[in-house]
Amino acid sequence: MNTNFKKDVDLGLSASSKTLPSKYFYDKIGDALFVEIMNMPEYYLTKAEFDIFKNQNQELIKALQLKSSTFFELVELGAGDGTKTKQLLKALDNLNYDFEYLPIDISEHALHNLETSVKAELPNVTISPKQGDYFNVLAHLKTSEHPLIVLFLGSNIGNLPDALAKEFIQKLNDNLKIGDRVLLGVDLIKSKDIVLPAYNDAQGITKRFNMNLLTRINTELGADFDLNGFDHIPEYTEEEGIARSFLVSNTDQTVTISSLNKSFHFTEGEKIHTETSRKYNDHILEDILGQSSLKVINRLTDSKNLFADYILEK
Ligand code: AVI
Repeated sequence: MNTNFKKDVDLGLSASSKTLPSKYFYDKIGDALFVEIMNMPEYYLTKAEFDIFKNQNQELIKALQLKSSTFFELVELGAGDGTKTKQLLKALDNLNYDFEYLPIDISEHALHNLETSVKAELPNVTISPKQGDYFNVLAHLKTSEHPLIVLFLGSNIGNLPDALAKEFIQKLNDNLKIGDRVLLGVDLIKSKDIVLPAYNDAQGITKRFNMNLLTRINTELGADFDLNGFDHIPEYTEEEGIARSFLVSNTDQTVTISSLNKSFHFTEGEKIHTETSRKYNDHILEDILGQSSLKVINRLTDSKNLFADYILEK
């Protein structure tokens, strides 16, 4: 992990347009800040998808075309705390569906907490957490004769640039059987006055989340980034539908990273691109699904039409 981090930081800061991968936001501090983000008034994404899971779970079950007589495996990629999913599990349990819930996550800790809470709140639901890389676990599950329903929620796909999102979909497709389904949650393209505050909140939580990358480089790679020397600046246009976060140097400065034995110069106004959050519509999703054999069979949106859960079938 640390060697990959070191390599990625070196590569990203040596590029002519500097960049750092957003996956490194998520250490212990970053995880806690992301929980705060999900609770902030400006961050509509989590609330909107929760609205679908809480208030339209019967429609969701119908849209997934589940049969109460056929056992299925409900797999979740990157389950987190499962707040949304528990609404669906509860509805399935009430209707006596025969299924097993298989959350997959890289974090043993997150899976343990989720298992404890599902067992306490929904004692009838069978949960079998799988720790590891999504595709390694899915490749293993592909051998199961039972239908799979794969949840990938929260617009997590939006953090992948389009080329990587296409690769992700292709890999997902390769690990599914004919008839398996995917529930894909995506943030919808909308105006700047709604999207930008979600990435630039009044309390400065997102700024801390973004800056945490520099803190990690300081503590884990022995760098001397002065956090006051950088501003958090998100950008978004509705035409393109992509929110991008940047750390922008507010002065001419040189930063030394001792574990790399290297210094990096930043001119005043120079940007480090730290995150992409793509927003979707039907047309963009079709493009991302591309040559895969996944087809959209249904689509649900929240009451304010901010967020969509697409149902795809192989
Ligand atoms: C996890 N992901 C979908 C979030 C997003 O909206 O792109 C991460 C995030 N970054 C800043 N705020 C939230």
